[in-house]
Amino acid sequence: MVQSCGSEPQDDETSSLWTETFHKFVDIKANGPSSIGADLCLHGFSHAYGLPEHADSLQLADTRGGEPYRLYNLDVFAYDVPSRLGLYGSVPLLVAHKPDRTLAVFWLNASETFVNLRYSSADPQEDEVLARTTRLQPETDVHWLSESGVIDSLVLLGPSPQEVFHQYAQLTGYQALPPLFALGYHQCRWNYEDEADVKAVDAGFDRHRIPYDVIWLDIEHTDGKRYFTWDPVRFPEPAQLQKYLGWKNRKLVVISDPHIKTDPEWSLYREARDRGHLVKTRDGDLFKGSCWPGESCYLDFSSPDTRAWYSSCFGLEKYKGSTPLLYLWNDMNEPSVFCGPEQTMPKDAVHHGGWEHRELHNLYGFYQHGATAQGLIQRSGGKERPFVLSRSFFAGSQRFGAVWTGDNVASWEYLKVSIPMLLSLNVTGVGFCGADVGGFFRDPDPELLLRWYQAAALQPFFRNHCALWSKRREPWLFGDEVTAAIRRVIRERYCLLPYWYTLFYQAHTSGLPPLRPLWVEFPKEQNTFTVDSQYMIGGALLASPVTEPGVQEVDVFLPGVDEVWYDISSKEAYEGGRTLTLPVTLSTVPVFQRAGSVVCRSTESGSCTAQLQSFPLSITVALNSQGAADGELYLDDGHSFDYRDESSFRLRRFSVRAGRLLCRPGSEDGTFDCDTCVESLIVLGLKSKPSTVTVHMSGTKDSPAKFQYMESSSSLTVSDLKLRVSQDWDVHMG
Ligand code: NBV
Repeated sequence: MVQSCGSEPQDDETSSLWTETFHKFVDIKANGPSSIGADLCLHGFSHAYGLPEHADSLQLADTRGGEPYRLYNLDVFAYDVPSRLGLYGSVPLLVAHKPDRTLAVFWLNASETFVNLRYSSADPQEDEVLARTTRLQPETDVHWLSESGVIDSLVLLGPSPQEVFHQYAQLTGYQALPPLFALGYHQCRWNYEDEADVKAVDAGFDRHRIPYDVIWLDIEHTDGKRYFTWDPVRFPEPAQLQKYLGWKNRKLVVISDPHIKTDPEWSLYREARDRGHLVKTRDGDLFKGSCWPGESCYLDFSSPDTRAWYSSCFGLEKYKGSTPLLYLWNDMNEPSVFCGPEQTMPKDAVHHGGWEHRELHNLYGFYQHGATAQGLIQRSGGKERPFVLSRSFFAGSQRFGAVWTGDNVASWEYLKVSIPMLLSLNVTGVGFCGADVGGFFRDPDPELLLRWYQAAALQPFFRNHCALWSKRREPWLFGDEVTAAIRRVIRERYCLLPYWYTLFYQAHTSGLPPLRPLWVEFPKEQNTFTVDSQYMIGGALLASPVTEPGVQEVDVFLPGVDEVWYDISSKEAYEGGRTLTLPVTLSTVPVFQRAGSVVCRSTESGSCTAQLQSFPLSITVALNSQGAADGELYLDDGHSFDYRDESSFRLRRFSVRAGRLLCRPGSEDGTFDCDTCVESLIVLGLKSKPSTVTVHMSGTKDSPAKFQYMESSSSLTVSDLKLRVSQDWDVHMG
């Protein structure tokens, strides 16, 4: 049987245990049937989450009478919503939660996998039986089925959500600490035409005073879709272009897909072929599929040698036209094979060591992502943190960088589903994720685009991207009102970056996700368990993006009967444990700060993150009913591994007790030399006006500070401070 793409089955074999026919594709199962499965019963649980990637609700659905959750990495353009079909990435981790315990089941298997779920509570009749037989204990049955491999499964016992995240990170790795620029705003499209276009878009951001850090180039930047090359007409001076952006402290990202044009004239193809870095057919020939360049071979990233070679291709000497300001984007790495079964690689293709593709399909993109990140680390001699975005992923991909939710569509339902999709990734360790702002396919109207910006500015990876056929979508193309509103949200994102960066440090060191479903922060409150239109950013901020068109008011659920929440725009306080109806305009973004927390912001947004580090900070303290609040701030150089190798970082803790704000070292503190200062302090929930506000720093005389108290909002603003965050100090509100 011929295994390459486009071949018709040559005999009329029907499916059997050793051969399977799907449309024109014949899968020869050389090792025979090899499926494995296991059933688990989770006693006492009626809520399960995780198992990305699916365009579906956060709480996993009962699959009786419907599709199982399929984990099989596929390139699905404009995927259906809602759907449990396989998308670009897979994390076989199911997280179950009940008020007194969170646990997780990790099913370490990279072959095609199906998961069926059955909640006893979804069936009232069954519940009745349960009530009689098990004293009202609900249960969740989980059935795992994989096409091949071995059963290698772990149950992580928690018992808290935080402990489960930590246990899982110990198994599969912690979120990589991104360089600070990667948390800024990214501007992409398929494609920016040429160098002049890139410079014009870059200038547009300055002209419209909108901060941004990175501009992206899609497949058209290459010479005939040969990755690691540049189109000689459109991009004749790529290194100059990167330097030009670099003068403004901005970066360039280019795409690099895993298919390699079968072009014997091209040295990279010849090297890959001659050194045995390409996937083979079961007959030992090169596997040839088709993708953007036409006939292509596929790198065999499962081989450590291939990964090492691929990493070396990012060396500055080897990758002509690249500079240290160039970062990477891995697309089509499910892998996408246009003429393959379900547009992917045939399962009987053969990898390094004789392994069939079926055994490791879901790991293909993971390996490319890792090798690319390693390449960027190596090109800097191990000094600089990489940034790589990948479309495909597996358990552990968080160690390599960011992922995004692929080819979504410019419609309200895709904006809505992006929230549960990103939350599902976050509860399964993949914290650095985002969805294309505005939707990849089709064109958003100005209202949808603006609402999408507002939501995405409050999510980890923040990138505007669209298809070749979509209209231009730079933020200033939709009228002054929309430009101003987009400018505001991007600037607010930049001002909040000290907080985001601290959350990423926490994800990097403790496994806590930056984006959290409400139940993670309110584990005992049943009414948070199904909320997936709102989320927590860390432990302090609750976001409830508007995802409906034409609304004048929105309902915001504020959890916690004993909680108080402060609207960050109006500073108004609201009691928790209720649903608030909030009037909204086009520019309203409902965000609330939880009482008892401290959030650090930059006082200015600047034009990119590099500037951010020179701006002073403003600290917002939201007091709880005991007049207490706590928070952290993490700082380092924003780009190197010195925080890890030389302890060159600062972790500071802010705590308020009895009218005194203390700035002290955090649980660990390093030696990063920084003169970042706190310039102002906003205290929310201060019941009465203090008679004085005094700054105390050891070795200096106490000094009075300028302040203003607003009775109507019980808020205090202390201004004109100059308190270095790296020093210990107290502010006494007496
Ligand atoms: O490289 C072109 C696109 C890219 O812009 C998009 O983000 C990817 O998800 N790519 C898919 C291939 C073409 C999709 C139709």
